[in-house]
Amino acid sequence: MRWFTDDVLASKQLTVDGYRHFSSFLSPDDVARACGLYEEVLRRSNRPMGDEWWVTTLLGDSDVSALIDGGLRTIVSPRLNRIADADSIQMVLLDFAIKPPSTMSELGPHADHSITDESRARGAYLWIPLQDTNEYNGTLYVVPGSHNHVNRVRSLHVPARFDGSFEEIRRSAVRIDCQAGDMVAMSAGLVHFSPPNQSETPRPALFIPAIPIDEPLLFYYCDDATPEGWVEAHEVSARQYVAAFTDGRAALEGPPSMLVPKPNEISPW
Ligand SMILES: O=C(O)CCC(=O)C(=O)O
Repeated sequence: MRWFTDDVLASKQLTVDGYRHFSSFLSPDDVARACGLYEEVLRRSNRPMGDEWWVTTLLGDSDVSALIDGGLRTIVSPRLNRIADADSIQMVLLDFAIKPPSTMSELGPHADHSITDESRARGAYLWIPLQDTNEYNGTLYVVPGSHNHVNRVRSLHVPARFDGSFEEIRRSAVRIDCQAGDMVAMSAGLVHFSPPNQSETPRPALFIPAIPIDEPLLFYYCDDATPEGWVEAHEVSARQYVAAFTDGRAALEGPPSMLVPKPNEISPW
């Protein structure tokens, strides 16, 4: 699928490099509205900021999640419409990713979960910081092209496997400094990381998994009931997708839509 309608280069970059940096995706007014919502969510949830990176979906409060998803959708959808055929993209959920000011807030190199059948089409993850970001407050680093070297099935129970040591990965990474409201679109599978936030304040960003509208949303899962050497692919709604992170099989209704071989160390594909 061509993700970005009028911008052939952007779609090509997403396919070839695995990412694309869009400057000024949100306007300053959009950023102010998203920051207002972020402050309200912090007030309502009453969760301590903590030291480690966290996402608001995992607060497990469905009212707060609905407030975030609804509020952010009204801000992001019109902007996405300008650069993409929004009818062809499903934003699965809209969330805040928060990096507290702490030496423990690093996210090491990883590739996000697969949320589609990647032998057919990949999903994308959209990352939109609400502050200017740089190497000191935990900006994003990406490894160009790495999405082509990661196993296609990645989930809570099936880690991403990529060649090379973390140090090599860090050396081949590109740092993406952003202005508040920029968007980095990453192909699912792109290896990326963000260093600890060494500033004085938390660093919020929007975090949005997205898939082509004509692809089912998949939750890959395995436990003791899964046949040895296989991973279950369950077709899920966005609500089930979120619930499955905490509730596992209880959130997955019925049998999987398919079984896929579990990737192993030697042959990630
Ligand atoms: O928010 C960040 O610092 C990075 C987000 C990220 O890497 C992720 O959600 O996979």
